[in-house]
Amino acid sequence: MKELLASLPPLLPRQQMLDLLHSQVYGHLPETPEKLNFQEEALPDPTFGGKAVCSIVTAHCVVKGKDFSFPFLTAIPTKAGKHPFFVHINFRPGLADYYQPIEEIIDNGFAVLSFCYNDVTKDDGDFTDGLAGILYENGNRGPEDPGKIAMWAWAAQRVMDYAQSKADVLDLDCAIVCGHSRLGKTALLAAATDERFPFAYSNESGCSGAAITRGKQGEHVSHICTTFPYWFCENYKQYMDREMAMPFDQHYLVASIAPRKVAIGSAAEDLWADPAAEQLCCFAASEAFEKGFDCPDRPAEIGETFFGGHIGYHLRAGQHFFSREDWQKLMQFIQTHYKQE
Ligand code: GTR
Repeated sequence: MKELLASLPPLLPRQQMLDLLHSQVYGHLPETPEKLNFQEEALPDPTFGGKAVCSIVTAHCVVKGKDFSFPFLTAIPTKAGKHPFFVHINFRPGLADYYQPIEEIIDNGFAVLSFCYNDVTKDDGDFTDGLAGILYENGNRGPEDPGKIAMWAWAAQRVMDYAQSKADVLDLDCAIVCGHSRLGKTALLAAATDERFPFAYSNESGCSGAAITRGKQGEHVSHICTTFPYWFCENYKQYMDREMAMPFDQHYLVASIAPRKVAIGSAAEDLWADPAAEQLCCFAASEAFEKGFDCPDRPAEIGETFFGGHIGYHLRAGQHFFSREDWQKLMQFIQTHYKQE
């Protein structure tokens, strides 16, 4: 596989890679809020048999002088101590366990903080909705202005602001931002642009996420900018059918998380995302990490995990889905690297 690396732009210093990703792909993330406070409401149920306390927290932000708020769920183990925790950027609100097996996560000693991306701004081309409506109050979208992925990433960072106020029960040395597919792209961007996340996990994020674009199968910039142009900044469209002209590729996103740790999960039948292109990205980003990608130079086989380095990869059987198996692999990666080094 490594012979393919020669066709990729070489890694650059982190800030230069981030500048390219901001100006050419995702747009610049919104500024941090001028004011921010959190309102918490503890839920009587569920407690998972007394194992966790769940709350709905509302983040009240002032952005560009205007009020903006969004809710998120917290599920924190009742066991004494500080807990490692996931900031899960989710497709669904609240306690829905599709894509998010909360009890199992708690049983593994982790807390979960999760929000529904549509509560920040809707997953469509309407830039008058939610946070987008505040940023684009005059209706103009400049070439480097944020797309929706950048806004969802910003929201994950606000959840991290909350976590910092809970340092008595959350272990800030083990915050993992994670998501599936479009929200895996978002999780990588959230971690790349915020060093408070010691870990990131992308599940099957594919095109414009963890997959190298050059030479991939399945989705390309031309597809994604036709179907989901609003996920990105306007500049990204210039690379439709011109991917070889991109002065970057997706290993810049993953390498921008270094020296922190990141895991990438693929599903063998998810050819639209392209598992091999995601594995190639791990090779391409490897040298940015203190302990690089620990994987032989060949495509992964189904069921394999390569978790020895600070950039990890697993390939499972099946289709596009954030499965329990992915969560188990993710927790295995974290347990391998958390407090062990
Ligand atoms: C697909 C899109 C992918 C991926 C996926 C998802 O339709 O083409 O890039 O993000 O949606 O988010 O489920």
